[in-house]
Amino acid sequence: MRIDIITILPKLLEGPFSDSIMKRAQEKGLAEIHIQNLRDYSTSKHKNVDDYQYGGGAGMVMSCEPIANCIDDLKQQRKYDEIIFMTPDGEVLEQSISNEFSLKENLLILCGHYKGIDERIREHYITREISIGSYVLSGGELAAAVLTDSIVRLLPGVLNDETSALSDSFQDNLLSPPVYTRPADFRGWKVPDVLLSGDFNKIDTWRHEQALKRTKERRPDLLSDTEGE
Ligand code: 6GU
Repeated sequence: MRIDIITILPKLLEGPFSDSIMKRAQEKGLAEIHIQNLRDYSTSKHKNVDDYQYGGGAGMVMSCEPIANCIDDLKQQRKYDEIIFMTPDGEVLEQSISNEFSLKENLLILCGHYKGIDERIREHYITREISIGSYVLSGGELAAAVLTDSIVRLLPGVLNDETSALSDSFQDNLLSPPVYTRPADFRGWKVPDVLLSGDFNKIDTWRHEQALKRTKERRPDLLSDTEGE
């Protein structure tokens, strides 16, 4: 899979993909992440990418031309399955959306800034608008990094233990159960006996019960009517 991210702050996106799982996914050739600097597509003398808004009001708006030039250029090189705009007024990201995107070949992500982008770009280029939650960030970059991470870790071969993405919180609308590692007794704080029992049926049952309990307590909104009872 290939993901292109268009931004006016490319430095903000250097960090998130240069370590750990995201780094390994790229080294293994499972994911290609390309940061595109929007300013490279500005034709103005000072490389402007924004302008005052029609009708007046505070805040600059990202102009059509650099964005259109950038997307046109990229679209000539490959076919994008989705052109995603990161914006607080988008559809709120959840696991099912990341699952869906993880099946695509080429994704293009546009990071917004200032007051937003010219509405005509949203009308004519954007196929999905995604928010990562009900709060406002200074720009779409961190949100794009969150979205990209949530997608790339799902690609086959990225995680060592292929079952581990499937047992994530949210994959079955349940939070994950508690986990423990050695020692079995730390300062008198004991690991639950069942986990030391070697009885894998009992362990599975316990984990499911714990996941259900945790979900009821913390995220009852995730539970369907039947499971929530
Ligand atoms: Cl996608 N962008 C910005 N600027 N703020 C956000 C967001 C996105 N999602 C939640 N807050």
